[in-house]
Amino acid sequence: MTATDRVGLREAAERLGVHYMTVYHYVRTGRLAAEREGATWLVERADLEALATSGTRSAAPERPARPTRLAQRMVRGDEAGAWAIVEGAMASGASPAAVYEDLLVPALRSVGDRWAAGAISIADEHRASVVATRVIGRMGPRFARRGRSRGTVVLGAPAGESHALPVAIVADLLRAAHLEPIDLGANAPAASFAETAAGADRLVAVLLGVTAEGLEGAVRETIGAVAHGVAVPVLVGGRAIRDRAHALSLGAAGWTGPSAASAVAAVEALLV
Ligand code: B12
Repeated sequence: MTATDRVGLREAAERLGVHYMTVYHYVRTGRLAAEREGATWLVERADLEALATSGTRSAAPERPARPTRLAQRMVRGDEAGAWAIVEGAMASGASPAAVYEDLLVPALRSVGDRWAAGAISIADEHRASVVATRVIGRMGPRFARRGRSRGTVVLGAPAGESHALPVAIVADLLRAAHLEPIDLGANAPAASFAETAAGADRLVAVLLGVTAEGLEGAVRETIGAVAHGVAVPVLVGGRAIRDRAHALSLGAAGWTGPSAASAVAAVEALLV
């Protein structure tokens, strides 16, 4: 690699059109890979271009960007190292929600892109998932709020859906918004959603998180089972739900929007 393949943070900030401190924050939180030489951080041009052109990725790029620092440690099964990155970000001012949004979600997406591109194996993906699960477990108490909640939300992933992490992330953000989540995790049968919703106190909504393709049947069945017992809105969201029209076509009362934050906002909108 030549010196011109790497640039300092000032040039990186110019290329990205953001403030120097913003780029520094990206580096500290692992969103942008960088190496330290003496007192100087250096960023590879390829990583910079990948960040500059990244939006919401619906498909894996042919040549995935280098993994984030957090993703590297997750794939190595290095829980202590992963936690050190998270703690470092919080020590430099990142909120728990920002840790999810700016660190964990990009790391998980990077793991998925690299698996899809054949750069890492399914075993690596499982290993990374376990570290992510343990990081989320350690983060959980930081989202707790004192006092009476604004209501209960039952959420989970329907039968056939093994992605529990997106649900756990939304559950924590609901908790931070003074709502009480009952998280049924992955692969929850329709009858379990119905039973839990029927027994929930001050239920505001049921949320279904769908990440994998091809689960429309299970989504419809779950919505039907819940509606049989209680009259609360069932909202669906997650990576596999394209838009509001898609959500409504499955029998849902609404779509949660594209992000964990929008999912929380969709529930809050039901409170007013
Ligand atoms: C970890 C992981 C797994 C783990 C799950 C472990 C666990 N305990 O959750 C394991 C290894 C089990 C797994 C299995 C599979 N996976 Co997988 N997995 C992932 C990975 C890397 C991260 C998932 C995750 O947690 N994402 C992080 C969240 C935070 O991102 P997100 O999806 O964008 O979620 C946000 C939104 O959905 C939003 N949201 C908005 N509204 C709402 C509403 C609700 C209620 C919720 C919950 C969320 C939500 O909030 C979330 C948080 O911001 C993704 C890559 C990726 N891009 O996500 C692949 C990925 C989702 N997996 C994929 C695939 C193909 C599979 C498998 C079929 C094969 C495989 N790779 O092993 C199987 C089986 C899937 C099944 N039937 O359920 C594909 C899906 C592609 C597709 N079109 O279906 C992905 C995208 C990888 C890829 N790039 O191809 N996987």
